[in-house]
Amino acid sequence: MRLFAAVVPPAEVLDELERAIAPHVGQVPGLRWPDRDTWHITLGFFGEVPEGVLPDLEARLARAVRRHEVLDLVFAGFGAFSSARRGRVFWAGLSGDSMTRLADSVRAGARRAGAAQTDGKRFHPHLTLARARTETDLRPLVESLSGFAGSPWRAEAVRLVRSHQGPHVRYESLAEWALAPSRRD
Ligand code: 2AM
Repeated sequence: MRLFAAVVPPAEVLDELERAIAPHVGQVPGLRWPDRDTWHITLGFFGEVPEGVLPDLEARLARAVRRHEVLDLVFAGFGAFSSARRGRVFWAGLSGDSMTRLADSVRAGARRAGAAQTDGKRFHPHLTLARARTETDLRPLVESLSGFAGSPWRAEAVRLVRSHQGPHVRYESLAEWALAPSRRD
């Protein structure tokens, strides 16, 4: 089964993003915009994982997530991989607390469980809003959204998600673990 771990922002925060991009959806040739109910911030992509690995994977992810505090975040800035000029993935970026340590722990836990880690790229927290099959100049899109400022929000939990491939990719949440309370509160 194809698995990844992700944070899903609160609905109000997704509403803001949805309103910001609405004038652009369907307007850029070649860009496909996934349904809003699939939006997430990937912490680790584990690729195809044998079903037998799942119990150990879940136990290790639960332990990893518990060790990290909730994160205070804000969506700030849009961009594209690999660059706005040669964009394949159009995303909303994040600022606030760093998600890197949490992502590192989640990926390390998955590796130890034996999940086939296909995601060796440097972690760059983002929420994918659109994808292109070929490199597309997304500079006008990125620039037209440069004034966006989202509301602060708190990441409180991490989900393990199964991706069902097919003509219409479907995500199934398999488990969710709460992050530790903040010591700053
Ligand atoms: P993306 O949003 O930047 O495309 C499910 O596919 C999630 O895992 C997506 O959010 C995707 O990131 C992420 N992911 C990371 N590496 C991936 C890979 N090699 N193949 C598919 N998805 C990957």
